[in-house]
Amino acid sequence: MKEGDMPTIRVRQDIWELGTETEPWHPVIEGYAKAVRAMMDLAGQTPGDPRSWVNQAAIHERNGPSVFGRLEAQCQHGCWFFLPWHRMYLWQFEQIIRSHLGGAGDDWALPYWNYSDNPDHRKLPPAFRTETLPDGSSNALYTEDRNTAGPRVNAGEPLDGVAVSVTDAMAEQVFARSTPGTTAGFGGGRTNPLFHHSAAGPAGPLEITPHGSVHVQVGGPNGLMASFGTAALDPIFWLHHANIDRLWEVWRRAQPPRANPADSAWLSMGFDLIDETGARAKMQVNDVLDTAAQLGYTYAGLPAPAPAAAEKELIAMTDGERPAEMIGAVEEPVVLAGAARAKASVKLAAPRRPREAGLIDSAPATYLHIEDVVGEANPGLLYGIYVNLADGDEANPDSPHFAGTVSFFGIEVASGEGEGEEAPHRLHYAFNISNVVERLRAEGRWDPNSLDVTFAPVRGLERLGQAAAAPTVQIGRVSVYVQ
Ligand SMILES: [Cu+2]
Repeated sequence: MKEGDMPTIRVRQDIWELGTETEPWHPVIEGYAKAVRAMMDLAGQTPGDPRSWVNQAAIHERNGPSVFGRLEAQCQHGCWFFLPWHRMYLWQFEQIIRSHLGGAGDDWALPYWNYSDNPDHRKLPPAFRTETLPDGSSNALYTEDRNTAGPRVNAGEPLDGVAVSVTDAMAEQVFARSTPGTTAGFGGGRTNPLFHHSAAGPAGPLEITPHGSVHVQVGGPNGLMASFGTAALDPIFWLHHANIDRLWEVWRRAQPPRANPADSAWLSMGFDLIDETGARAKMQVNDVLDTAAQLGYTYAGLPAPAPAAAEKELIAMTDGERPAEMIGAVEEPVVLAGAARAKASVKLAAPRRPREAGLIDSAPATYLHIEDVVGEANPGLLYGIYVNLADGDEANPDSPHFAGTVSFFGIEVASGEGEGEEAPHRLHYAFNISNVVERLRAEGRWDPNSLDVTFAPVRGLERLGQAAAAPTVQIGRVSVYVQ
């Protein structure tokens, strides 16, 4: 390739580096606001244009009745296509935004919202909570339809620390686990059949938090971000997902380095999308794995890539791994109702299967499953999960009892009726609680014969506001596995 022929690599930047509390408007952000407004206007002018704001959001999940011939309800969650599908969706959207910006679109790239690394950045970026643009016209990035219960994100209240934690996600060394009883792996578990609109198995830890937790904390009880059908109508959706996409790259470059699956069922899976001309475009997972070379973008501040030679030796899948064994389950449903705590007691049995010689000296891995979750609407608040919390104990995410959060993002879709392959798969969460068990054992608060699981909102009652009377969620089964 001659000099000058190098493709442009656009850099997706941290929105908090572009716009501050006092100076929210950077040309990249103002360009985004203007393009979003143009897409919103298109819905009125030519409602059939697939590039309009509502039709773009419908690709994720429609809000309201189906429109004949429209690409809709394609989003992938609870499975190993969660990351590549959203990458494709964002990339096509980014091209559509650029098409509205004339020459300024040439090097425009979607910014990301990194809420995890700096506590000040847990606030919704200022340009999204400002009602007007610098010229006084109305700002398309602002919507009232956000969390008004708490945190009140449009008032600049920060998201909770547990909602933005990347600890569990980054601890996963394998992209896709398919071992029964364990967690799903960083990117989610393998699906069978391949196309799954709603959850297919346990969501991967990244999809649970920060992904789902941030959706629900920004959306709250009635806002756009808290449900599949309306999430992409909030302009912050795209910056939230740019961050999730960035975290995939950060994960791959972590030490020791981690690999994407090399399985052809993953690589060759294709999805329909809409390109910047409004035409259908098909992309395969294989087309989107090298963001710079294949898609022409990268992220500011990424660690150096892992050495290519090392990557070949990494395990991306866990086919053939020894299944985890269930040692206890509660089969009566646990009902979560607003701010009230709910508790389930699980009787534990000794594992029946002897551990293999090589494993006997190591502590077993313990997994907690929250399965068969149904509810009509998202309660709009996060619940913390606590192991062996006494009734009088405060539910504190910093305590050794804390095992993770559930936000029930997607519950309204996953709880629907249907049959066969099209049947919705109910929400399913899996947590590796090995560290929790170890800490409790050290404190003398572990009983090998039983385990209590407490669900409690992560915000105290006084900070819950109207979410205290949230819609109920029913958890069909709580179970414990060891491996
Ligand atoms: Cu999402």
